[in-house]
Amino acid sequence: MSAPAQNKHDIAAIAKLFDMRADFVHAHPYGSGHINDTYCAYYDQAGQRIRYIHQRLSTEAFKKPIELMENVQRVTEHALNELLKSGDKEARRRTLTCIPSVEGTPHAIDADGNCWRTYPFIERARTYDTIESEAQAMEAARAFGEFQKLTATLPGKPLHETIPGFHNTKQRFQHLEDAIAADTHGRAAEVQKEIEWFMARKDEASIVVDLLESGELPLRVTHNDTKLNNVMLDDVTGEGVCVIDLDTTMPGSAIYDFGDMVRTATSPVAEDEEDTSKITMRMFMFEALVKGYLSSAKEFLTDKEVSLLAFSGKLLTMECGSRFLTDYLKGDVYFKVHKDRHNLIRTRSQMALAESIEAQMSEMEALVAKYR
Ligand code: ADP
Ligand code: GN1
Ligand code: MG
Repeated sequence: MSAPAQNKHDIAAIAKLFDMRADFVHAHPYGSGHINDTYCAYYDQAGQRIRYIHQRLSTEAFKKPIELMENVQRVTEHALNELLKSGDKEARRRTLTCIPSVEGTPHAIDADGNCWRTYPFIERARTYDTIESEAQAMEAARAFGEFQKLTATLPGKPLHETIPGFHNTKQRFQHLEDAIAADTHGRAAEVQKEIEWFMARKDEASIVVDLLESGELPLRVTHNDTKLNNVMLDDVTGEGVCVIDLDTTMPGSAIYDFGDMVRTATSPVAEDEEDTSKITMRMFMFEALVKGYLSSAKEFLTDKEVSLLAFSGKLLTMECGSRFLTDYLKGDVYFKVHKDRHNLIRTRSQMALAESIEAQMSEMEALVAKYR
């Protein structure tokens, strides 16, 4: 993964806020996440070089970062306990763990009021922005399914809702309509075709929200951001070793988790591909996801959930596209952008992928039925 430019923050100063028990050497921006500021930091510990991840939480995305970190702490502690109980020798590589601040909290606040956290770097594994093989799709899906199994046994009170209405697609479409009406950056006129595309699909945006409301779909503890680059695959075995980016782990639907895997793991090109002719939902990748996910999730999924797995890909792709378009209309305030019209490019790629899913929906449904 190429390291993006310069440090926006003084990471040596951030290092002092955490109980590192090692000497800070240097750090650089890391990864291709759209939300947080992520740094890979090198430390010297008794002559050994070790790496940590320091992350500044996005204030635009997360209004209550301390509650969020309480969730992360609870989920990661539970994961570690379960892994240790099962006798897993690699337990500490299979879950994120929070390095405490010097005050003993899972977060630290810097002089500018930013909220930071620190994780050990998961070594000998990496994330992928685009998929390279069916085996990867299967492993990613299996790992996210295992993660859902694990969070199902989380003791105690419900997790905080870190972003209210995160996957409320009905509300997401409303936010798009609000952004069109406000048109704060005078961009609506140039995206009329895109707006019409989303408005033509407005009814479908409500399907899962309504089923959750009526109780026909169960509310679970889900990851809610299961894009491919939020799971680390082992460099040697290819195994899905560690699910990361737990900021949105909270009550949700299995449909959202599976749908975002379809969105990010079935297309041969990245989410911001400009040549939409390259974007297609590849059935063999979908099949690998279904196999991988059902291998870990079949035992707890209801028939209704399974029946919506094919549709989930379309739903999450539409939802994400609507969010990119909303952000474009609002002047790119939420997702990090790296080029002109980046959010518009992303919107168009999601539209192309959703169309490809639409065209193959009955075949996808038949495939899911085969593995049921
Ligand atoms: P964002 O919310 O911005 O997507 P992530 O938590 O997903 O932030 O982190 C961004 C990227 O940093 C990930 O895609 C991954 O490549 C890398 N990363 C995050 N945490 C770790 C970790 N503990 N070990 C190794 N790499 C990590
Ligand atoms: C963001 O954080 P990251 O980059 O893994 C976003 C997801 C979107 C995704 C689109 C908290 O994911 O919801 O689907 O970008 N995360 C948040 O690529 O908004
Ligand atoms: Mg991420």
